[in-house]
Amino acid sequence: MIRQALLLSALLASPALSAVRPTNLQSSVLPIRSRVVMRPDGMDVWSGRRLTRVTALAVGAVRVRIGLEGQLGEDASWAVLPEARQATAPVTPLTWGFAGAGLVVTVDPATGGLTVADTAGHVLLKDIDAPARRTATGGGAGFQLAKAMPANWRYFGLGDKTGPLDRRGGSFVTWNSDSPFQETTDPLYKSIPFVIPVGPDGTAAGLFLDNSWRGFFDFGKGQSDTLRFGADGGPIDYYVLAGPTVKDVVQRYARLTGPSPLPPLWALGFQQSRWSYMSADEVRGIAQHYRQDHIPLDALWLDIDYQDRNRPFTVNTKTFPDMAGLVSDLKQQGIRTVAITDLHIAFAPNQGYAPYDTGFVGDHFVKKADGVLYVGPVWPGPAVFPDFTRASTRDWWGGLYKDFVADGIAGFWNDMNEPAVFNTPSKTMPLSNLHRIEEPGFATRTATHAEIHNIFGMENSRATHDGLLKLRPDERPFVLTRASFAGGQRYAATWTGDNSSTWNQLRMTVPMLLNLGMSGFAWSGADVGGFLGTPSADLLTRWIEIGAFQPIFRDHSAKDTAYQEPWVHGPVHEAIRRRFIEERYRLMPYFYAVADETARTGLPMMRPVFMDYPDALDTDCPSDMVFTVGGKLLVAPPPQPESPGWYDVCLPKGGWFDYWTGKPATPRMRGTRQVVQEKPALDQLPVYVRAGTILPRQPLVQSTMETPVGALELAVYPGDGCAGTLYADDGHSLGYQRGAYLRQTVRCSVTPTGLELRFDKRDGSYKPWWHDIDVVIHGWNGPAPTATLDDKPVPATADATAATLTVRIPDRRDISFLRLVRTASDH
Ligand code: MIG
Repeated sequence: MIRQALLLSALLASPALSAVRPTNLQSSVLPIRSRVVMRPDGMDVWSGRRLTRVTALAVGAVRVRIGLEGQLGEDASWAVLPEARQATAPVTPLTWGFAGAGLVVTVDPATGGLTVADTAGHVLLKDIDAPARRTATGGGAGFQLAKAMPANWRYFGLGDKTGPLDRRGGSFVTWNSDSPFQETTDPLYKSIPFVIPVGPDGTAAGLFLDNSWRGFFDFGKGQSDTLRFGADGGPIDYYVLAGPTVKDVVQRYARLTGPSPLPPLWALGFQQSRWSYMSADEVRGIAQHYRQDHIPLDALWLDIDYQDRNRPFTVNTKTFPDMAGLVSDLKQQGIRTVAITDLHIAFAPNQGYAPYDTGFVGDHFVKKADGVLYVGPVWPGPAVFPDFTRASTRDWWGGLYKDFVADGIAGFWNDMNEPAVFNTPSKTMPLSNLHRIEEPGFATRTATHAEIHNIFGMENSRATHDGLLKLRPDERPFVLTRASFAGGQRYAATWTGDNSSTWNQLRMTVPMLLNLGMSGFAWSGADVGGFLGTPSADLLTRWIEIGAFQPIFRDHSAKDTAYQEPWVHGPVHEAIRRRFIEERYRLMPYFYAVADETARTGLPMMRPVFMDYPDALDTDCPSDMVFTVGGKLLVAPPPQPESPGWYDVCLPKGGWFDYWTGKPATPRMRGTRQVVQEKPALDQLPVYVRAGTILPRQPLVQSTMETPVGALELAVYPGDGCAGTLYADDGHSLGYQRGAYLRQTVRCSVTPTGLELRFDKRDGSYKPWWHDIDVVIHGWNGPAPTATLDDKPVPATADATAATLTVRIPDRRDISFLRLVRTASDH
């Protein structure tokens, strides 16, 4: 009675409610089980004791919090930005629901179940069972939810889990695990409980379960029409993100959890790693080999053996006698150094090991349920684990990088942070271990490892990221983490962990990296050549070719495998590999412009074709191996990469050019599809450019540190909506956040007498390296036209064989028009 009265008064006090009052009054007289109480930014639904609070958010999402016993969980999150959670949106009440944030939410009065639709009336997610308790491990109160899975919808996301790109039919667990993997291994290193349902016409939504406990997602495996998901404990707190397109969903998710920030330019270059280069001399030898063989390289990685007895933040001074000298000599050659720094601190009391001593004094390590320090075996032997859910512990951890930063080490690698623990069946620490949450925005309390496990690696990488920023306040931190959680893209890039040197694993890199990109992690890579095992010559060659178009491009291999640097299989293979690495560097201005787009929007560099071209959702066009770079370059490796046979590549509607010949593609129609047939020899990889693209390219360099000699190239592929963007900055500082960047869009249009290039206003104050621009028009037939730059003549050269026209123009901030007019006799 009392609650009833309170609800009613809340209802009447609510400003936006007149339209819904009759319904609610009605609900008290009709035999209906649920009651709706409108709020200015959403509604509360009472179904018996169960409270469902639905809140509309300005990012274009609704947040659903459910208290099965009437109590909502703490309003705190490791993943979702506070500003995104707090910026709610006004709603318009409807009968049994509301419209707001671009969505329409309605309640089934009989069950309290929710249906979320878009404003065009497409149902995006619909409850089919009431939320329920579920038996759980780890001491929490588990729960599960069930949503309808319409027959022709597909489901993407969940990060780099194995299996096909489309999760439908699969079942996955979210539990960060040190898990060298094969085709069906699950769970893996990261937990990203974010899913993108996509309808047959490209209508898309997002579903993010903000819960750090061990969880699961069953995409119709248990029951073919049911998406079931849940967790072993913690609050029922999830978000449904509006589309209408996949791109919109990905961008909204980036506003919810933060986009991947702009990486330093060198991180987009080619990188060489191995477990391990055992000495400074060996590292110098690798660098020298790269430079002698003229293979571009931007980074060399130091794996655990550079350390003294595997102790993080130490150096084996016998094998690495002068770290600062090594780092600076490599830098002289355009090569940055990245060092591994695992989170486990050697349990080494009274040995003068500062990370342990200072950590112990500061009380920074995780304890067991009985309050005693937890010690578990990892690489250094007995080890202790920083309590990364404390802001002060993260501060302390960040400070440990001081000496390595002083040595000039550019980037850091956080491995083993699931956390991995040896000699225990669970491969991690006891679930009953206690972490302390001492954190702005959270109630101060202890939490069991069962609750913290999945965010532990993310908070480790956060501590590293924030520490580096403190030590080098004007440098972009570069951190590579193995374990992470939703939102972890704010702090670190990632890689897919311990893959193997097999053809199948090369094939798996594409869906894994695509789903990572759709799940917020734009900067990710798979060990090129495979980590476990030794690649054949052909496999390494193909892997380098495909890796050259993937976001993080790092060759890495395990101990006890053969070396797999590009030269190991002799000059023929080396030449092919060099050519693809070189192409990556020629395309660097395009890659970097896409990185700028990623930082601003959250759209990843590596995208499924349907992200930009929804007609690619067509089911007779298998796409697990095909991807785009920034939507404009379509990379189509053989679906069975070991097979030299013919295969079909579907080109989305519209025009395409062959990237390598620069000539228009000539697909044939198969039904409504445009198809090209490919049978690439080992030294070829099919790549297409969308007609209507302006691709910035640059002269070859051996490192992003080297200033290119010659002109910037603008490769113009005429077609609808023809445009391209230039982006440049100093490549490493945060100056771009203060205006020290260059961003400029260039557009082209075919005119009755030729072609016209229009340069939009140049944004930012950065002065780029180039002084001239070579505009190269592809698909140009006939003699050179009259070319004028803002009405002054400029030289133009036609190449009949290549079907190109090249016009060199001097670079200026204020260029506006390049006009190409064919002389009267030619048109
Ligand atoms: O237990 O540091 O995934 O990339 O080379 C193995 C050694 C530990 C696992 C990483 C791998 C790295 C290796 N590490």
